[in-house]
Amino acid sequence: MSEPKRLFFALELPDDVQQQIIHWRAANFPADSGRPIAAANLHLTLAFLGEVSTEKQRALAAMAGRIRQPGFALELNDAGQWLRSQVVWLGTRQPPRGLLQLANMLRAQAARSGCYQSPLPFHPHITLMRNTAHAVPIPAPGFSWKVPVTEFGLYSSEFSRGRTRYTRLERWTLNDK
Ligand code: 2AM
Repeated sequence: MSEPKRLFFALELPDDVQQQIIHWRAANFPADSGRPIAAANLHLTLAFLGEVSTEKQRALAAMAGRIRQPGFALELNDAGQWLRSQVVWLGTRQPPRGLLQLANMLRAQAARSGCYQSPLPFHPHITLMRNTAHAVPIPAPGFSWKVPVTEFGLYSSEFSRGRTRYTRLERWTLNDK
């Protein structure tokens, strides 16, 4: 039997938005703010599942595949720092209804399947930096990236040789048909 995997459902960003964000980050945060997340690893977690067996993964994927809802537009125009978890994040001042609906559905399905449940309410964010041990000056409002969201995916997270690697295992298109 294969080992359980650390899994999460997430949204990816288009390549050009990833690149724009890392350039903005380099230009707007002090170099010693924390450990920057690589462009390809920037993502927005919809539901964190914890360690999941292959059998449960199949069940969760089947449920995710039955979700029917249209895509939505996400505007990344907010940023902040969580001192306790030592991260600087990028988020949105107006979470679109479609984003909340999708995350709520995936989180409810995960809870019904007995997966790990985050005790924290859903706060949509993209982690930009980790290990931000001190308060970091957050750039003034005015930045904005509009991202059309047309799909979501199931990802595994593996840590080896000092690096975290995310692998997309499956993806689903958002449409209400
Ligand atoms: P973070 O970026 O805020 O740390 C893969 O690790 C993804 O799952 C990351 O987006 C991470 O969020 C999220 N994640 C990891 N552990 C989590 C937990 N205990 N609760 C909620 N999300 C978690």
